[in-house]
Amino acid sequence: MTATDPIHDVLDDGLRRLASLGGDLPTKANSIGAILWSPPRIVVVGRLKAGKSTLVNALIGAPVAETAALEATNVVTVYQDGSPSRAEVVGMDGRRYPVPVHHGRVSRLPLETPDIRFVDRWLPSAALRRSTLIDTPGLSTLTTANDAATRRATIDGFEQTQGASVDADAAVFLFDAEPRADEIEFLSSLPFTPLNMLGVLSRADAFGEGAMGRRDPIQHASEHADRLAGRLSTLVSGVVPVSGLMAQTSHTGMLTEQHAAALARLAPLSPLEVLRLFDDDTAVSVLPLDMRIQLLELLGEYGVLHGRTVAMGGAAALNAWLADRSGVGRLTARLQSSIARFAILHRAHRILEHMDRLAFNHPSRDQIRSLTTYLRTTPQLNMVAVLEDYQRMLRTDPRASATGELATILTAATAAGQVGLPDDAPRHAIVAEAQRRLATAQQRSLATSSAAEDAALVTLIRTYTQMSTDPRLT
Ligand SMILES: Nc1nc2c(ncn2[C@@H]2O[C@H](COP(=O)(O)OP(=O)(O)OP(=O)(O)O)[C@@H](O)[C@H]2O)c(=O)[nH]1
Ligand SMILES: [Mg+2]
Repeated sequence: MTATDPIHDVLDDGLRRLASLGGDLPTKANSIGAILWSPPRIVVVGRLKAGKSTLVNALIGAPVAETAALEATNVVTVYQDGSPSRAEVVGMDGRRYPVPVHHGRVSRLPLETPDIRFVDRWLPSAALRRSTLIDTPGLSTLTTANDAATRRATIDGFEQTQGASVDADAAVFLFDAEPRADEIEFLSSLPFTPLNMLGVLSRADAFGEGAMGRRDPIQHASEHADRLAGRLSTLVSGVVPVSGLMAQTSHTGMLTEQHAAALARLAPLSPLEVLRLFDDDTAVSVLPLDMRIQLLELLGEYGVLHGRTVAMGGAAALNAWLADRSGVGRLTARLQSSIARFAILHRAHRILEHMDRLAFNHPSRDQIRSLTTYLRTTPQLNMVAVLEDYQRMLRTDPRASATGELATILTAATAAGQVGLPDDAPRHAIVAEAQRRLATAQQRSLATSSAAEDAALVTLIRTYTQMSTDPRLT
């Protein structure tokens, strides 16, 4: 987002007005302004070992997050663009401790895990200039107790992941199999809507029967992802199949000409012979053991089996094939288009929420409150108000007609779409439909069933009024 963005400009102006109220408000306005000037934050959440840190590395384009088959990520880490490359641990008491970074990775933490709120990690990265990425500890259930409160308390990583999500503007939810009921319940408790939460079916390269199965696992994962997207439509805007491992290898410069040459030497073998070679630690004839280990770590079984012929064309060709098969391009495209759009609205919402909290107990609360009311009703921030009402309605009454209308306004690409008409509807038809919806909303506002619906109807009435009088439409 640039400084010429209308939402950004109005909020910037609002924060200046806040600062002009004096006292401690310039400092408060500055700290809220830090949210406005930083990129939207995307949190990566999901089950233990689903491949979150691997995907974070792929998206950043550098192997900075610790990934391992045994070691678990146990603290929330916030990856943001900045130089020099450095890290700070933020304690539960809010104090910051600089920590050494060796070969791009944070080595030793100065506090015990329970005393750490999160780790701030800066590194220069074009990807992080677009969005900050937050890696979280994996969720895992220790017991299968039925009681919801017990389940919450026993999901490892629950508190930390939820804490990190509060300061995030969008989420990527990773799962490598069917999401469990407790995961779905957890996701529903996060401050997101399907507009800013995207599902990722991870480990696509090992899906189903895996690399040696009868079906191509990536194709199989893709079909399964479509089915899941339908089932999870109240949670996520879609499900993208991704091989984080293949994406990490191809996007972080890990692959060398030696790897490609070694892999190409396996091209004449049958798949079974390749598998035998990788199963037998004593077979040294074709490839040395350490090269076999490296290839498996970089490419996985699927990459090894199916990348052999491509590898004959060299490391660049193999790298391009890995990037393409990984599916990460589709994920990045989604993150940069619709998810980014709603993340920016969500970020504006977080800023207004901070101002609301100030208005709660500040001596200048009356002025702050009229400022936030003014901001919410400016045409430039109307979509933020629509988003806030939509979030409240999703929690209060997801099936109410107001909820659907708010969603339509948010997701439509054109004014016609916002009133449920085809995108090419003529202007007079759009105005007529906006007027009709305005009258219905006014009628409905006489008998509402919740405070959330009251507020939603006020916003709908304002939106349809704006549309009926919009000089570009009339
Ligand atoms: N085959 C395959 N393996 C993967 C993929 N993504 C991750 N892995 C492997 O799975 C293991 C765990 O990956 P991580 O990225 O550390 O997973 P995580 O979700 O961050 O794990 P926790 O932080 O412990 O919850 C590592 O050994 C990865 O190499 C993938 O797309 N395909
Ligand atoms: Mg991890």
